[in-house]
Amino acid sequence: MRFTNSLEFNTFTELRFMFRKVLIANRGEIALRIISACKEMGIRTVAIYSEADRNSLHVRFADEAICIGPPRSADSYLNVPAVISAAEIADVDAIHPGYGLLSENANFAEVCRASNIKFIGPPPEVTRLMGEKEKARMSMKKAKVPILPGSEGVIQSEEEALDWARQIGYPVILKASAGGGGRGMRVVRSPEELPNFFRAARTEAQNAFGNGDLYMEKFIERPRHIEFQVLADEHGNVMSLGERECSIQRRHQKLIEESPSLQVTPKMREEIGATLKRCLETIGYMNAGTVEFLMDEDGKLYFIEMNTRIQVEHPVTELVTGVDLVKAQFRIAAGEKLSEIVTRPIEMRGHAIECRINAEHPEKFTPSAGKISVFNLPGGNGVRVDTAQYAEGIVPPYYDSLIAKLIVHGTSRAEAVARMERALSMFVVEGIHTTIPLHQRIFADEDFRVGAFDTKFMERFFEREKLRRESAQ
Ligand code: MV4
Repeated sequence: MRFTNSLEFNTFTELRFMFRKVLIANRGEIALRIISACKEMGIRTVAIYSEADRNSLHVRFADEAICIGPPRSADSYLNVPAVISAAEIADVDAIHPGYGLLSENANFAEVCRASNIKFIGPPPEVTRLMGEKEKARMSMKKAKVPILPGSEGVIQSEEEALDWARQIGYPVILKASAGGGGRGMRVVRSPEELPNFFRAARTEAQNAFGNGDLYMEKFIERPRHIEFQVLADEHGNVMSLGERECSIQRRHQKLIEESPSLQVTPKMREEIGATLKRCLETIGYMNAGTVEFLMDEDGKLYFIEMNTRIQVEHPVTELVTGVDLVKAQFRIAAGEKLSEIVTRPIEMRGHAIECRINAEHPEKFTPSAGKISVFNLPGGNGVRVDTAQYAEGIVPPYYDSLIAKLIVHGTSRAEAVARMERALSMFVVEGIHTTIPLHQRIFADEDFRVGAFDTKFMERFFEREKLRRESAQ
């Protein structure tokens, strides 16, 4: 690593190392979020961009920018040789991958290591372990993190699957070990269904991930999705920054996230936090990470998988804890200790909510690309907007449809809800369709307002809207 001429003074006026120059291997709002952190830390930034992103703000606000290929992600942002070449040419010390794209690609992290470039994230070995969901689950079990009743090791045959299902009790869910995010799963409700579903899931996983390994869990009918944010330094110290409630989602795409969860008591937060600390210190986890749990109908939390990246919804945790997670990622990667980065015990202050504003057709949920004509951002007390969009800007059709994150902070959930409604009403986007009107309808929903929801909420919500439309005719 080239740390020369990059010495800074920290709050204790001791000299510490910081990266001189970083390449941001991403686009959109997260690329700008990372550039912002670098600007505040005095780190030089290098943007990479596709031919479709020439006029993007991440290109404008970085110190340098390098075009790495044609519009499609596979030809640009996912092209490892192109990204590494740009990093070599610009002579950077480190690469921040953001979320999606190359962020959880252990092979990319390995290439960075071989090229003497610091990858801002955990070591490739840890990313690989967490990428194998069945192994991740067994690691958590060993460390006494609660997991759902389920199989142990990869299931080798239909007979073995029937055996496990009988032990666990129906309904069960088959999951692809290489999957995650909802792909390659099958719910099995009886032994008669199992053989066909087992073969179908294995084929699907083999085709999608090049790996047909399956495991099995007890199926929770109406879970809540609750995830814990963690930070880990490179000296073996792990800390939990509380949880986010992410149950408001549609087709495995989150729509609204909040922190804290009304369902997690201080005692549960304390217990899960302490267990995760032990577990991740044992595994040798490093940098920022998110541990996903399902909460069952009895309010009990069970580990399902771990994400080894900064997440879209990280701002809600930043607002309630006061910790800048992206700056923390850089400081950890530069070798600082957690005790120097987070100098006070973590407290959850107030309540934060995020709405993902997608460029989408309101009914069909298909991407709505095109030119933005009007773009008025809300602001004021307790409002944060993370976006890389602007008036007269183009939303290209090649990438995911997130165009902005509207995040509010209030002293209570009720205040945060009122603040979000106010901010949504002042967020004006014309020229393309967005999810702003959908968010306004969700915020008017009585179940949402009192926090009575689970991962099936949006299905019921759309069903209620349909019934209301029909009876109004
Ligand atoms: C489950 C489940 C019920 N029981 N596992 C979907 C995404 C993947 N990360 C895990 N998922 C689920 N796993 C058991 N044992 C229900 C889901 C699930 C879900 C989880 C989180 C958020 C939204 C979801 C939507 C449908 C299904």
